[in-house]
Amino acid sequence: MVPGMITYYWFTPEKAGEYEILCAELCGVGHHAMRGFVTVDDETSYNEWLSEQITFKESIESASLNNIKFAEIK
Ligand SMILES: [Cu+2]
Repeated sequence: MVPGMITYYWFTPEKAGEYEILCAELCGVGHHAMRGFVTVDDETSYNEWLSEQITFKESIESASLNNIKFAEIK
């Protein structure tokens, strides 16, 4: 896990809770700061959280209303 980068983890959640995740190898001087958290919810709590999240379409519409421009990918 490197700050500013997207890192993927795969795991099988078996127990609800909040867990600390750590970088798995001594990768450099910032290694001590490479920490994060993962939350495992039961299905009901997860669906409730999910329903409160903004969709990609809503974020684009919101940006458009606020005159925020996106970089064009070529
Ligand atoms: Cu590291």
